[in-house]
Amino acid sequence: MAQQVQQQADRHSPLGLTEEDLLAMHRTMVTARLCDEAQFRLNRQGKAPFVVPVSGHEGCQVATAWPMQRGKDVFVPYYRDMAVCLVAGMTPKDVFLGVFGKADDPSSGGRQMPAHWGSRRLGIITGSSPIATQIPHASGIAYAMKYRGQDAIVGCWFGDGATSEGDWHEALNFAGVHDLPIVFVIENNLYAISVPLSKQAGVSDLSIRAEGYGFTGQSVDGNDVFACYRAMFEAVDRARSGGGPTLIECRTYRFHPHTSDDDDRTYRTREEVEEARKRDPILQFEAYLQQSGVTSEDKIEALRGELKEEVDRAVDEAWNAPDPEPDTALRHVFAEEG
Ligand SMILES: Cc1ncc(C[n+]2csc(CCOP(=O)(O)OP(=O)(O)O)c2C)c(N)n1
Repeated sequence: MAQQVQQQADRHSPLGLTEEDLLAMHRTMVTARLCDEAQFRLNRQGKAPFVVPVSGHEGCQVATAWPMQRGKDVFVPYYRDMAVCLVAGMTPKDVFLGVFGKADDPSSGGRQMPAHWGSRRLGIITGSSPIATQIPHASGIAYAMKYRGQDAIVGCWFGDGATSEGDWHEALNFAGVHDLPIVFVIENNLYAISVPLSKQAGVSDLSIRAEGYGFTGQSVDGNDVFACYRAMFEAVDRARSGGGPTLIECRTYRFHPHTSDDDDRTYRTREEVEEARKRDPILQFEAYLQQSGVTSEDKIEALRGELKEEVDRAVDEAWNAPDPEPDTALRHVFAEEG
C-alpha cells in the first residue's frame, strides 16, 4: 500500500484541489448515488411515481459543477442533474420533497414533474420537459449578465440528444456571436432514451461542433473526475475573464433505464451495461483517494453508512411533509384576483 501511495501520481494538487475538496466531492457523488438508489426503491414501493436516475453521471456532474461559484453564478441543469444541484446547494431532503411533489418542494412546490430542478435562492433555473429548451434561456441569461456588466457566468448542462434540437444550435450560435460568459456541458451517455448516438449525429465527437459557432470545444472522459474538472475549470476561467463560451463533452453512461418508466433491455445488452459499470466514476475516484492516501476502504465504508442514514432521514422527513393544498392547484397558472 505504501508503495502504491508513492506510485500514484498527484492529479489534484496541480488543479488547486485540496484533500478536503476531494473528500467533499466524493461525499457529494456518493450522496447522489444513494439518493438514486432510494428513489428507485420508493418507486417500486409505489411511493415515487416517476424517477429520473443519475447513476453513472455523478463524476462528470460533480466535477463540472464544482468550479462554479455558488450564490453568484447561474446553474441551468437538465432533469438528470441531481448531483449538479447538490453541488449548487440542494439537499437530499429537497430532492425527495420534489420526488413526492410536496408543498415545500423548492423546485415548484409540487407543480412540476420530479427532477425539474429550480431554486431562485441557489441560482438554479427551472427547466421544462421539452428537451433543450433551457439552452436558449441559458444564453439569454449570459447575454443579460454581459449587458449589465455582472461578474458572473452561466453553466448549462444537457444530454447528447439535446444537441440534435434546433434550440441547441440557436443557443450556441447566439453565445458565439455575442461571446457570452457561458459553459455548455454535454453529458454524452450515448443514448437519447433508446436512440443511439450514431442515429443522432454524423460526428462521433460532439465537441467539434463548437467550431461552427466560433468557440472552443473539448471532449473528455466523463468517468474521470479530474479530466472533467480541469476542462470546466479552464472554461469557467475563460468565461469569467471575457474569453467567451466553451463546449465540453463528457463521455459518460447511465447505469439505469432512462427513467423508472423505461425498459432499457429493449435497446441495450446487459453485457454493455456491465462493461460500463466497470468504469464507474465513483469507484475510479475512490481508487485514487485510497492510492493517494486521502482515505481508506474502511473510511469509505463508514461514510456510506453515515450517508445512507442521512438519505433515509431525508426520505422520512420529505414523506411526512405537507402536501400542497388542493385549492392552490392553479397558483402560478392563472393570475389570481386581489
Ligand atoms: C422536444 C422533445 N422531444 C422529445 C422528448 C422526449 N424525451 C424526453 S427525454 C429524451 C431523451 C433525451 O436524451 P439526452 O438529451 O441524450 O439526455 P439523457 O436523457 O440521455 O440524459 C427524449 C427524447 C422531449 N421531452 N422533448
